[in-house]
Amino acid sequence: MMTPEKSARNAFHLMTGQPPEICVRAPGRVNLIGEHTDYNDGFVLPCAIGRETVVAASRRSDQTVRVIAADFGDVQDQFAIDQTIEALPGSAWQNYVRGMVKIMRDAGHGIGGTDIAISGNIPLGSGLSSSASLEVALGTMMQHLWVLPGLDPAQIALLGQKAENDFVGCQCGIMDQMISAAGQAGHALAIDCRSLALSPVPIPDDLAIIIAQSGITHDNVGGHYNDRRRQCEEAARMLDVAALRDADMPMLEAKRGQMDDVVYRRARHIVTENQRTFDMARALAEADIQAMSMLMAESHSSMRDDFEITVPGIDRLAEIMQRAAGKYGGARMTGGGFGGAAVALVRADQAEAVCASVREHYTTPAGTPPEIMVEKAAAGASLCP
Ligand code: GAF
Repeated sequence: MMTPEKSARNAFHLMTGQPPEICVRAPGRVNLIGEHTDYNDGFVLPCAIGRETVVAASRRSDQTVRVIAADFGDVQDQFAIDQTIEALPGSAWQNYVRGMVKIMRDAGHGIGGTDIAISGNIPLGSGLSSSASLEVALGTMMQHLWVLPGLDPAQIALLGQKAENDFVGCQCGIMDQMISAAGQAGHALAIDCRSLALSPVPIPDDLAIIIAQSGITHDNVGGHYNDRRRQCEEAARMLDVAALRDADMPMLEAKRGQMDDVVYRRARHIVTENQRTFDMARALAEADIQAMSMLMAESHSSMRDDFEITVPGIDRLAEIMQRAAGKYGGARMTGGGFGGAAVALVRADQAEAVCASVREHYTTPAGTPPEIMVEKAAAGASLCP
């Protein structure tokens, strides 16, 4: 199969008749633990993966941005940087490009007209952050192409998050953009989503990361995600804290009688998930498989029962992976929820058995076998060599 870089280069040539000045790649991610904690100023533990989005680009001498999407039948979009940039109703990839360009322009970064070709191999709507990787690839490309001073990976991640929040309409946190921009090969990143401090945690060589696609696609722009965020903010207001990161279980229990049960359970997920994320970073550093397995199982139950972001297909998939991993690993749903993927961290010599069990026991709603990836933690966005 053609690599995303080759496919982006081909599409660029098709649109312009020229080779691009530069190509930039930005990875998708899998979150090992710490779900929906990011927009509560909490802690997450994702790693970047080998699947990525690539953008090929050249400067233009006018103010036009022209874009071609190799993975969508080479369909094109065009808009002017020096005019109002609006979202296209009902379209998807175009709005990530429009949003990123608008946010960078409005922030005063000196970008000009640009020809861009896009291609990627992250399954869309799969909980592996295809949209964040596109935003980060675009931001990193603009940084190199227009030689923008003072933009580091964290700032590019923040611009991507702002494009998503203010332009696309998903009130997401910073995790996906941050890991795509700043991931480190061989490591998960413990991210403090308040200070944006990053602590790399090495993933032991004898552990495999297995990602299985449920085949149930999700859409973060839809209401469920933003609802969860509103409920968390309501809980923080009731507890009189800036964010649920500042709450603990005794505080929550003290207010339980005055809280709506749903809001209480949403807050309980965040408070306990933050603690699990800390504990998981330690367990991973110590290669303590038993502790990792327990924490992942607890995280999944909490997402299912308290945060209510799993669906029956994902529950089944995580359970199959957990059962197959046995005492050699753990499994849980990963990502925003309502579909997507499950992740297992297992001893590498058990990886094939876990994959075989998923193939044997799980079928997607379309009746096809699930896509399974065995991944290594990858590096964040970079220029293609
Ligand atoms: C989505 C969001 F984009 C992230 O910010 C994060 O909240 C995640 O869901 C859940 O942990 O990927």
